[in-house]
Amino acid sequence: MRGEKLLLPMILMSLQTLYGQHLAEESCTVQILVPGLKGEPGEKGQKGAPGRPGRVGPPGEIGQPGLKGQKGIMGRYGKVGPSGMKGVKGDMGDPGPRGPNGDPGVPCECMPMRKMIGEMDILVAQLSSELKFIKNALPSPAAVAGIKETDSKVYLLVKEEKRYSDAEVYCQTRGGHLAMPKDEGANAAIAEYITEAGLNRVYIGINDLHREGVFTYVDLSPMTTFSKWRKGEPNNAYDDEDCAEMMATGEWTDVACHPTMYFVCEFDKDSV
Ligand SMILES: [Ca+2]
Ligand SMILES: [Ca+2]
Repeated sequence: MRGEKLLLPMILMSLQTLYGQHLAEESCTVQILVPGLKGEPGEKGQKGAPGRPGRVGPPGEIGQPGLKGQKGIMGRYGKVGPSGMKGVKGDMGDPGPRGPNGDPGVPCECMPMRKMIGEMDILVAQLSSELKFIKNALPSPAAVAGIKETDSKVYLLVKEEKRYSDAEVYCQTRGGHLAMPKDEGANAAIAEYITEAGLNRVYIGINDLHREGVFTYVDLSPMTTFSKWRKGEPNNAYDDEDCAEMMATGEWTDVACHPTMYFVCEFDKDSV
């Protein structure tokens, strides 16, 4: 069969060649053409190119929910938020453990000083206690301290026997003078002071040392309206009486300056 398929085209080609030569040789001859037999089917052609894409189809129905996915990784830190309100103070915690012992101290020469300071501390505490007692329990500090007061003066009876000039020095070194009574009230206060002390007489700040017979106060201020001379005084007895004493009665007497006796100082309250 395969030999027949190859043979037939070769015959046709030979016929066509003969016919062409015949036409060229016998162009005027009439030929009658008869159709040949139907040929055998040709061989199967090669596969064609892919066709164009079809139209987009309609959307499908909603599918079933998928399975839950795996847990994602941790996200980034968020921004710092605003400061909160101050909280309520908490309870006090338990005491911590005891710390280690400290280093030993350096040797010191100050033990006697420490002892002295310790004794002074005790003394100050005692004095404070006593002063508190005096302030609270007694009517007047002056009564305890052994002084006498008027509105403007503080008087101090000094129970040390001194000559007049030494007595004045004693008072001056403490910021005052021998007492200079310049009115009845001051004179009475000093007299009372002498009486309460159980004394008879004391030096006061009156003298005529600068000019005989002209008595002044010890600060050289003049004696003007007030005086309290005892009757018959001053008499400048033995021509040797240039100083003055006050009796327990409050009266004055001119006396010699060199005998030693107790005396009364006065201080201005403003300067005390
Ligand atoms: Ca005199
Ligand atoms: Ca006299």
